[in-house]
Amino acid sequence: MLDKRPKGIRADKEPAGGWGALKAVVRTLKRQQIVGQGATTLLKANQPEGFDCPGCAWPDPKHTSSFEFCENGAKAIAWESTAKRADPGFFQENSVAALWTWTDHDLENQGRLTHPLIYNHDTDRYEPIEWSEAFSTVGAELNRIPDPNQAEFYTSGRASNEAAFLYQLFVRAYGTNNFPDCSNMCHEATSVGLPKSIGIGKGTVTLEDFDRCDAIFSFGHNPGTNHPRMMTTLRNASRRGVPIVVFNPLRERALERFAAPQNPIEMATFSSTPIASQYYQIRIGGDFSALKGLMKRVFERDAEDLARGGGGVLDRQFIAEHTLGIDELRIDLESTSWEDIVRCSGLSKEALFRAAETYVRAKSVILCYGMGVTQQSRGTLNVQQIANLLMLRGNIGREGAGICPLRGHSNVQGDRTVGITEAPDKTLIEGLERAFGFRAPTLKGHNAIQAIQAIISGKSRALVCLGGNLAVAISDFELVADGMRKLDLAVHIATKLNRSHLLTAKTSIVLPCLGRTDLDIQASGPQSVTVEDSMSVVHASRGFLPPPSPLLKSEPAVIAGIAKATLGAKYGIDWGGMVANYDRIRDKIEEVFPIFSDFNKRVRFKGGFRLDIPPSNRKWNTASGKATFVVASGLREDPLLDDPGTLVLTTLRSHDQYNTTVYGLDDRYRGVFGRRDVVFMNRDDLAERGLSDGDRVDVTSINEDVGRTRSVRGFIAVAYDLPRGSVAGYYPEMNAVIPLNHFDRLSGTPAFKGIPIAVAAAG
Ligand SMILES: Nc1nc2c(c(=O)[nH]1)N[C@H]1C(S)=C(S)[C@@H](COP(=O)(O)OP(=O)(O)OC[C@H]3O[C@@H](n4cnc5c(=O)[nH]c(N)nc54)[C@H](O)[C@@H]3O)O[C@H]1N2
Ligand SMILES: Nc1nc2c(c(=O)[nH]1)N[C@H]1C(S)=C(S)[C@@H](COP(=O)(O)OP(=O)(O)OC[C@H]3O[C@@H](n4cnc5c(=O)[nH]c(N)nc54)[C@H](O)[C@@H]3O)O[C@H]1N2
Ligand SMILES: [Mo]
Repeated sequence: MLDKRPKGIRADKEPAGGWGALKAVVRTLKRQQIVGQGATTLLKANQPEGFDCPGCAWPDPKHTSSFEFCENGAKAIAWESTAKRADPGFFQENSVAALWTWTDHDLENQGRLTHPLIYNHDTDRYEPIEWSEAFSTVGAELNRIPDPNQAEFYTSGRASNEAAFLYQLFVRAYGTNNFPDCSNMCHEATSVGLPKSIGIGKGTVTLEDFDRCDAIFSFGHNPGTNHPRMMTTLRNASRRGVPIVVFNPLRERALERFAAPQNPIEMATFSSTPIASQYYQIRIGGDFSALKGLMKRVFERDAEDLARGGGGVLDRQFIAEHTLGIDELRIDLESTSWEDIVRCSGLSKEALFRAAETYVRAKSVILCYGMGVTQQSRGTLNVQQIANLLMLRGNIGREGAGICPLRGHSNVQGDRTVGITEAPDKTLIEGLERAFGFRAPTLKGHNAIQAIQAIISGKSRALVCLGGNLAVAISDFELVADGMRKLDLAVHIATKLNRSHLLTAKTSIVLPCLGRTDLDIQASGPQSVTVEDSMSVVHASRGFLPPPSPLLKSEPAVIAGIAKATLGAKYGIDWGGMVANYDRIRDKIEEVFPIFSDFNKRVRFKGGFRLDIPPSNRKWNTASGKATFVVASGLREDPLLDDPGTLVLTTLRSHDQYNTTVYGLDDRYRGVFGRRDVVFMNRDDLAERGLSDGDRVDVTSINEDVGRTRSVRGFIAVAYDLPRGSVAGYYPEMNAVIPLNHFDRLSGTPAFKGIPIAVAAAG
């Protein structure tokens, strides 16, 4: 069988981590030509005086550990601190039309941007421009737009709290709440779902809780690749004998076995630690039904226990004192049949019973989840079922227990905390008025999907992006690209060139900025910024590398430059003063948001400080003041998604990428090398279509809107251990087949992990 497989597809049995990870780090450093300097850079990641690793938002043990890095953190750091440069000579040589034909990998691999650039339509080239002229051009163009609500201001989650705060201040002073942001494509289901359940859209656990839990449930996340420092935590839990119960359609290597690169014994003996004690290969999109199945079983077990004279397995005291809605939940579950649960989840009744048994036997349970849960048309409902399941046994607001959404970008959570939101609440509006003396707009703005819809329809005329690669990250690439090319103004504040920058508008400007690892010196001296991790710990980050070009400005400085050029003296905001010393930005953050009291003092503590998370102390900022079992009746069946005959596509990150940034073409743990044009499918699903492993196939979305076909062609089918009906491919290559209107109606999160498709032999 194996020798028939196409080039680059092979079985690979190494555990996650281990020597494979160390070898990969060395290779990455070499490729980015930073061998000597790179090594010292890595040593400063996540150190008290160092920078926050831009890799992920998993917390560090008090940010004080002696050496806490990982393979993919090393890749992120090496990618940023590369010796390669995309300078004016490069842009002189390559027209935008020529660059369009490059791969996403090659575009970014050209290296760091060095000069502010403006697009010249006559030469089809980006050409250098002075900062002052760039700012005045952006200001003039923004002021030309008749209504501020016709401009979109995107944020990607790497921006620091200081940058994000200044950005939202500028945009609100300009006059809109149009804040599409990467979080809208990521954990928006958490941000929308959890406030109704527990009063805040954030996780409730701390890193210490993992030392005290009695079971860990994991739904739809792949920590070996995306939160590798979490592997240390999972490994320690496993070694302590804590059951780890995984729900994932794919058997992800790191969730099976992990060798810690920092552990001399595992390294020397080539041994590893098993991670999952139970592994359930759920059908794509089956989580809603599986969670309901688990809860149904908890109620059944409770009744059985009571009948035997026991006290039941529900946490009755917690439920009575702290919650509302338990009866509605019980009634709904009683009327939901096991038969339907089994059919829609793709898991047997026995499997769900076994997982539920582990759940009820553990005193304290943490439930972790990622994109497999949120990027679904039922994403918000999924998140609320997770909260329900935990609340049944009082697993929130107690030591060793809680809900743990795995955030994406390293500061995506912080950006939301300091005001990047299309729906500002009273705290924000009143806080801004207190601190800056003006009334910010209250009209709800656009999220990512709405912003794109406004751009496609021609209603919005300008797009400003604080980082990211919006056109490639969102669904329906072709439609989005057409829309963006018709804009009057496109501004990108970025570290590296990407495809979104090539979608040129009437006026297109690229403004190069410092990254996390770069030394940032302002009038008052070297500056630190702050970020918030997945567990709401805010801490400082300070870069130390000499910037890739003397012309680069920090993100706060770029934003202040645009703000001054656009707003002049409007509202008397002291843009220059804040940029001269970031302590002044932090003072203003504190003035707007009382939870940041003593910000400048507390951020100087070793390891930073944790923001108040009320449900961690069983305080519920919901409408009723109680935690709430949010009931979504039935199984919310979708005729396409839940039909066992339909193929459903999920889109994944490979081990060699950071979102749209493709570091390399390997996906070691999944056995894919040197290519990304693959479609993972169950062997029987292939056979049913007359296909076999290695065949070239076309993938087409089953359309909801007549007249458009969305396909990728000539991809390689890989027979893979996946449930029937479940298909996987890589993000962002597969975004071309995802319809824009395929999203969770409650949160606007695109359903990147549940797209009905057809697969056929390549035509
Ligand atoms: N190295 C690296 N680190 C990253 C990133 C990166 O791209 N590279 N991205 C960052 C960002 S922005 C984010 S949001 C996070 C993302 O981190 P993850 O949430 O881990 O992201 P994904 O790779 O999208 O995959 C999620 C997992 O969900 C599973 N899955 C797919 N469909 C379903 C389903 O229907 N149900 C269930 N239960 N599981 C499913 C997949 O098999 C996969 O294991 O990582 C962050 N960290
Ligand atoms: N099909 C599918 N689509 C998805 C997903 C999926 O799982 N499947 N995941 C979604 C998720 S979870 C997310 S978060 C989004 C990500 O969407 P984005 O955040 O928009 O995308 P990134 O690829 O992270 O952005 C990379 C670019 O950011 C810029 N950059 C890097 N570092 C910095 C910096 O320090 N400052 C500035 N200003 N710019 C910087 C560089 O120019 C780089 O090219 O994609 C979403 N799209
Ligand atoms: Mo994300």
